[in-house]
Order: sequence, then structure tokens, then C-alpha cells
Amino acid sequence: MKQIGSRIRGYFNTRFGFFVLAIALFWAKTYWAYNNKFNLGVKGSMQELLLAINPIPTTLLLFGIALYLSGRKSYITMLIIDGLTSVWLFANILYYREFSDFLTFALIKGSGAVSNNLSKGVLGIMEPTDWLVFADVIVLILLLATHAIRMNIQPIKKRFALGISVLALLLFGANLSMAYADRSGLLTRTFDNNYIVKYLGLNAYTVVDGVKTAKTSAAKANAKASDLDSVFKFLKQNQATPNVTYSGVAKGKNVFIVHLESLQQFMIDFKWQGQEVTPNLNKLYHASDTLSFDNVFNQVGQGKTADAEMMLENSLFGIAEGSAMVADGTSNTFQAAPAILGQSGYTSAAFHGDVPSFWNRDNTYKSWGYDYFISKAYYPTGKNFEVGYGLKDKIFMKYSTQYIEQLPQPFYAKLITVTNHYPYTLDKKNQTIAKTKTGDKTVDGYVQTARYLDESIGEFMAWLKTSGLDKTSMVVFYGDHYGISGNHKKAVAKLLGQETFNDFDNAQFQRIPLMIHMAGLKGGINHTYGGEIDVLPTIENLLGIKSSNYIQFGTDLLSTNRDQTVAFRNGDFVTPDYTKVGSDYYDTKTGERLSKLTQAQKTAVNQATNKVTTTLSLSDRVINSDLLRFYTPSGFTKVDKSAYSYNKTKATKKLKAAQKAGTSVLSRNQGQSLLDKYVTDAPELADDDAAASSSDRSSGSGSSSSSSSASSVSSSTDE
Ligand code: GP9
Ligand code: MN
Repeated sequence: MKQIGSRIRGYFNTRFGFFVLAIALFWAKTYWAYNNKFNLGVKGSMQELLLAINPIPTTLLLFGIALYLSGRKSYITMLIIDGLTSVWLFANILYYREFSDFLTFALIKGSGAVSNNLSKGVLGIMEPTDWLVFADVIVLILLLATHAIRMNIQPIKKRFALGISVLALLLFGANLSMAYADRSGLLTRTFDNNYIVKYLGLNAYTVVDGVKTAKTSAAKANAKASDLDSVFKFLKQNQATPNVTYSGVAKGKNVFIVHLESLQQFMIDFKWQGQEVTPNLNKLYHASDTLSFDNVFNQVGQGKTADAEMMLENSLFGIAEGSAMVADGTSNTFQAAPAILGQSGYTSAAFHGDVPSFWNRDNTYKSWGYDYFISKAYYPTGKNFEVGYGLKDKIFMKYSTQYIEQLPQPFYAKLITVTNHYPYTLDKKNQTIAKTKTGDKTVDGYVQTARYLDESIGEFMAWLKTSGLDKTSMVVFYGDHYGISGNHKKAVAKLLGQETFNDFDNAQFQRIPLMIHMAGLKGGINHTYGGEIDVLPTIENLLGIKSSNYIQFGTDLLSTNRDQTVAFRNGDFVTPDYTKVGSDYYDTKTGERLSKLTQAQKTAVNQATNKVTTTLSLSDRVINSDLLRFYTPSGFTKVDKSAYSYNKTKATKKLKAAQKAGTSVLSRNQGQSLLDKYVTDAPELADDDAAASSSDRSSGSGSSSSSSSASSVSSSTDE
């Protein structure tokens, strides 16, 4: 026994032995921290395995740097690297506790978005066990200081050190390919830092974030105010006169933006087995006080939901790769709808039943000037309350009203639904329509989740009536992007009762619902061609806000002299006359492919191509170079990101204090909550409805954040 002991000690007395010990200890504490200090939403054995092994490659690589040095320097370097990476882990643990997200360089660079809250809040939220992340460093120092382990100052062959570095890189490559097998597009379509840490580890995440920040900040550093000249010129040339008969008709009204996840226009009035799939939305669509659009397209790229949000609230396109909310949401200057309205007396709030880190909303919404961001932790938890990307829509809608009723009026509230999201799974109890029978698993559940979404909207609209908000609000509904991608042509052809479904059909299939509903509004179905980029200028005109004051790439959809070229993010387009898909052109009205263009057609498509590429590249320039920091529209005050906090306790207090103004639905109802009046048939609430709602009503808040992160859906890249 003694012999084994001294042999082990002998081994640790070698440099390599010490190196192995340092790595083993670092791995153990990192893995412990992953499991105890973060909510990474690990699901399935592959993700478990990746979580366990992902600290190894980067630790080998980093600690391996010390092997290139000789003597004591090597040991000291190893300890310094160990210490620094531990400090980084420690900082992330504290930050995560408050924000459920990881630190980014954009934050550290002091955009001010959180630095304010960070320094104030951190000490208060520290837990004694947080310090355990330094245990390995201390153990190593003690072992050396007490000479339990002796430093071995014999030089190590450079070839050996190199071998370790190469091994680290190979292991990292293996880790990366396993991660990609589980989630394709992990690095290109980054939507949640939790995912990168879960798959590749904290250190790899840091590098990925560093590279991204370096890339984006280079463009920003070289930018100057005069870069805006061409933007102004383009916007001036492409201005459309807003429709004056609608100007200001919604002035002072509350605004609801209801984000209908993955809902496509073809679902409107669609019947399956003789039943309407979305009866509530159909009714709204045809109502005389709803402005409905049947030629409005989604224009998202890789950022999908995030791109939709960017367009809807900024009238700026998502960027060519990845998501602008993630890449630029924290650091850029924006003049977004919540800020614009906020400065004319509105209170703004975004609602989403998932973790706030998704799509970097937690930081981006501050830049957009959202007063409140009601996310997962604000809602009650319960058995089967969640599916896929978060709280089921019916539960989400119901419990959002307990905050809506507290908002001082007028307010601007955005509700982001999630249940109608790929892979369109819904438990039996919630299915109220049969699956379609195309034989394509991805497609067939779509009508069920769309129906569920529709029912949740029906319940919500009924509550608006109960609360009287239907008289004082404008409700904007929009589908964020396609639900069924171009990979399911056969199934879609079957659904639509068509023989085939080609690229042209797929381009037309990108239509999404857009409906603006308000008591007294002169409604009807409008056939103008437009896209998500045009929604904000349309709403602004209704609210009596001059959009020409701002850098916005869309135009009022109600304008009578607008250009109806709809740009897709990849440069394709649809106009009332022509559709471009790749290098092919089609007649939009007949769907006929134009194999040979006449001179007039050539001129027309060239003009449209030009317009599309210019608008996309100028919008990209605005975001990539952060050009809005050089321009503050008259009457607009730059958003102070550090003034916002989405901490639940603080927000709840702030809401309570806001009741003094006496303008909220709650105060107008003598402090009596209207949550009780919310009628839902959500089966999850049937048994313990009383329990769940009473615990929430008193505090105006849900139970604390549930322990499992909902951001653990296995794949969202393919749909
Ligand atoms: C997540 C939800 C889904 O919060 O908005 O994003 P998506 O996958 O549709 O882009
Ligand atoms: Mn979406």
C-alpha cells in the first residue's frame, strides 16, 4: 500500500503528473459547477456525455501552454491559468444567478447594459459554495507549498508539449462533431449561450464569444457618421406617403403585439376534415374592424424568431448570418418601438414563457427600451405546463394577464407564443383536431398545435373583452415565419391539394398572417404586397407617429404609392408581378417560369433585384456598424440600457409602485384582480387551478424559476 502511495506521489512529482492532477481537479470542479450552479437543460445521454467531457479539450489546451515553459515558470504558469479560468467560472456563476445567462465580452466592454446592476447585486447573491471553484487551485498551491509535491524543474521536450496541444485540438474536433451531430448549426445559428456551454464548455464558449465580438467590433470601430449618408439617401428615395386617412386613428390606445409562432397565412380559413383549424383567428381575419393582409411575407433568415422581432420593432432586417439580437443586441444603439412609444408616455412589456437568455432577449430588450420583460421565472410552474420551447400558450396567456392588468396605460405589450413550434408535439388532452395524414411526421402535427395556439388567442380575446381592454387597445397579430420548411414539398402539396409544390410555390408559401384589430377601425382584407419590415411604419402611422423621422426600411402598408417589392433575406423576392428564386424568375400571377425574359421584364426584375440588394446591404450596414449611435432622431432620447432591470423582485416592486398612477386595469378595478375572470379550458389548470392562481394573485408573481431550463429542445435548425 505504502509502495503504491509513494509511486503515485512519485508520479505527481513529475511535471506531467502534476499537469494531469491539475486537469483532473479542474475537470471535476467544472463538472460540479455545471451541475450545481447552472441550468443548462441537459437532455438525453448524448448531451450528458458532452457535458461531462467538454471541459477536457480546452483545459488540456490551456494548461498545456505551461508545458512549453521550463522549470518553476511552468508550474507557476499552470497555476496562473488555473486561477484565471477559475475566476472566469466564478464570475459566470454569479452573473448566471442573476441573469440565467453567461457573461459576454460585449457586456464586459461596458456597454453599461448590466454593469450597473452587476456591481450592485453581485455581493448580495453570493453563496458560500461558490468559492468551491477555487478549491482545486488552493489544493495545488498547498501541495506545492508543503512540498507534498515537489516541483520537477527538468525541461520537457517541446515535441511532447506540442503533442499535448495537438491532442487537445483533436479532442476538441471530436467534441465539436459530436455536438453538431446532436444540434446542427450550433455555432452559426447561435440562439442561446446556454447551448454552447452545454455542448462545448465554458472556455470554448468564451472563445466563440470573443471571436464574434472581435468580428463585430472591427466593423463598428471603423464606422463613422458619414456612413449614414447613403442610408438617408436611399430611404428618402424610397419613402412612401403614409395613408392619411389612417394617421393617428389609434393614438393613445394600448398596443398588443401578438407573436403567433410559426403560423403561416395558409392556415387562415384552412379546413381539415371539414373543420376550420383556426376558427378564432379566422373570425378576427374577417371582422369588419380588423385590417387583414393576405400578401404579407415573412422575411427572416437564420435568426428566425429573432429576425422577426428585429423587423417588427425596428424595421431593420435581421443580419445575413446568425441573429442580430445575439450578435448586436447587447451593444448596439437602437430606436425600437418600445423606446419610441415609451418616450410618448407608454409603458412597455415583453412576455415570453421561456428562459430570458433565448435569442439574447434579456440584453436586447434593454437596448430596445422595454420597461419589463416577463419571462419564465414570473410564471407559475406545474405538471405538464411546458412543451418544447416553454410554457404552453393557454397557460402563458392566462398568467400574462396578471401582469398586463398592472401595466400603467397606455401600454405596449408583446406576447410571444411558443407552442406552435417545430416539432409540433402536443399531449393528447390538448389535441382538439386530428393530425393531417400526409405521412410526414413533421407536418402532420402542425394543425394540432396551430389549433391550440388559436384557442389560446380565443381565450385571451375573451378576457380582453371582460377587462374592457378590447375598447382601448389595438391588437396586432403576426406569424413570425414559416412553420413548414421547403424540405417537405410532397407533404405540403398533399395538404394544399396540389399535384406538385415547387420553388415558386414555396416562395408564395412564405406568406404570414398580419392582422390589426381595433374597435372602430375601418378594416377589410388588404392585398398589398409587403413584409415584416413594413409592420412598424404601418403601426406608427396608426398611432400618429412620423416614421420618416427614423431609420426604418419598411413603408406604411396602407400607403397608396408604395413599392410592393418584398425582399427575402437571401436576395430572392416577390412582387405582384414577378417572383425570383435563385436564378429563376416566375410570373407571380400564373406561377409560370419565365425561361426567357422580354426586355421589359428584364428591366423590371433588374430594378427589383437592385432594390432588394441595396435595402438588405444598407440595413446590414446600419446594424453591423452600429450606425444608429451616430443619429438621434429629433425628439428622441437615446436609450440608457443601464436604467433597466428584469429582475423579478425589482420588477414586481416597480409594478406595485406604478399602481399609484391609477391608470392600470387593476387600479381602475379598485385593486381587484381580473385574473379570476380569465376563462381557459387548459387541462393542466383544471385540477390545481385554484391553488396555482391563488398563490400568484397575492404576490403578483409566479412561483420561482423552475429548475429545468426549457431551452433543451433537440433541434430547431431544420424547420
Ligand atoms: C424561442 C422561440 C423560438 O424563444 O422564440 O425561436 P425560433 O426557433 O422560432 O427561432
Ligand atoms: Mn419562431
